[in-house]
Amino acid sequence: MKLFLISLFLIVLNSGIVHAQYATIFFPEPQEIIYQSGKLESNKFQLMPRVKLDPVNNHFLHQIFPLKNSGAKAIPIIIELLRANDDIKKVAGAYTLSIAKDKINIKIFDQSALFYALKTIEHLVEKKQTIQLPLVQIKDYPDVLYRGTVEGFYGTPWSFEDRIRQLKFYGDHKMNTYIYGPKDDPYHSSPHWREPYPSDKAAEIKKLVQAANNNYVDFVWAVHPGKDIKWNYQDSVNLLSKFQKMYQLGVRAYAVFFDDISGEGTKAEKQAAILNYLQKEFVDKNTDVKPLIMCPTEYNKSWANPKAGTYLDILGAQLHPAIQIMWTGNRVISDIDPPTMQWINARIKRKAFIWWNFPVSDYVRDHLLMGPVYGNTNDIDTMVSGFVTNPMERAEASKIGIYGIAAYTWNMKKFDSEKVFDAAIRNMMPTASWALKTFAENNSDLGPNGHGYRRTETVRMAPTIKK
Ligand code: 14T
Repeated sequence: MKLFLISLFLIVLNSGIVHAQYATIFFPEPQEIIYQSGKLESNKFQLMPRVKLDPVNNHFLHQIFPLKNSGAKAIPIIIELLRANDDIKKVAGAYTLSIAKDKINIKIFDQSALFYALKTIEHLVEKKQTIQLPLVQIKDYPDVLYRGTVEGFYGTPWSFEDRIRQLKFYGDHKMNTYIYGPKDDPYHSSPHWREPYPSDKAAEIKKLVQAANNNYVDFVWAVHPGKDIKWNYQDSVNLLSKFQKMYQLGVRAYAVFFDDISGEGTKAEKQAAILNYLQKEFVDKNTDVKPLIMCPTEYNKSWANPKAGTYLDILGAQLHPAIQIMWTGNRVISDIDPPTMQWINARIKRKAFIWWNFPVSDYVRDHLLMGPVYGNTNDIDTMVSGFVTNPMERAEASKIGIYGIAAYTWNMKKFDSEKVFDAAIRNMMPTASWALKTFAENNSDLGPNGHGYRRTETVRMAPTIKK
């Protein structure tokens, strides 16, 4: 009985501390948030949009607010476009949100910005029947334009259900990019990259694209043709027609990966030529398609020919300037800082799109990387065109790392590794955060491995163990 009471006391104590400490902090943290005293309280709201609302946002607004078409004393929700003289960085996803006692005003750069403003409101809502909101003035925008994940690991690809849950998670945390490139999907890579997906797989992809759209996430379909590609007209057409097949399933964003191959496929001129062909014959002709992304064969500095005029310089000079080039840093697994970016950006004549190989653990498959996200410096935002993480085969366990990257890519300057780690855990398991934290902080490092990439391990418990 005594033991039971002590345990109960400890549980209550633990959850109490965790919840009280960060009650008003959510991630990604807005760029600027000013709280005023007082609350908005109402159960009657009225939409007053001065821009067209797309169906996803319209639905979301109705989910959050009890909306009345007309009526006395309804709180107006005014939604309009940002204007030239509004003092905020005008980028995709940028919004201002002002909550006063008698009015909510949202100004947006685009529809994704409205979605993000509503996600912020969702975090701020304190009571749900009669809506209660703190009075705030928020200015918010992402530091990095493309933020998200690349399902690019070796091993069992994520399941359909995993991916649906991931896409919702990205939307919830203001990520906008999911690059589909599981190495062990035979229709992504060899032997079947030339062929259309079988109908059951095609139907799933169609649903995934829909789920991505509902979360303002670009579903980027990647192909990995380099193991057996022939540099002839026939294979150019094969690639183009596969893109068109994917277009019919709803895909509007594409990538071509040339990593981890050898032989013919590795030639820079040939890679550039086929990508330029896809640019001209596909992207330029379909105005609703996003900029192409390519992963080079020399995708990290340790594998790159340092001599001027070689692989990376050829890509830099010949690849259409709108095509984005991925980069994992100084090594296959490494953290990113300004010298890393200066080196690669000079060679490829554009800002590299970072493929961060964390928390991927396909090179030590019996370990998990569930610890805090850290190591990338907080000043690379203007030097990258995008930043995605390659996660673990275990989709749910990867969410701690992904959440960290969501916070980091949205607001680098305010990124606080430990705070974000705690928030990720509370977000994933609100009623057992203490247990998940214990598990995660003791499953943080892979141990010795070929890449020499190490993380801290069992930090909080170390003094106790030592004692
Ligand atoms: F393209 C890349 F940027 C990349 O990282 N490619 C693979 C990736 O699919 C994998 O998940 C990741 C982590 O293991 O590393 C790359 O794969 C490798 C790296 C190696 F050093 C495969 C073999 C290697 F020897």
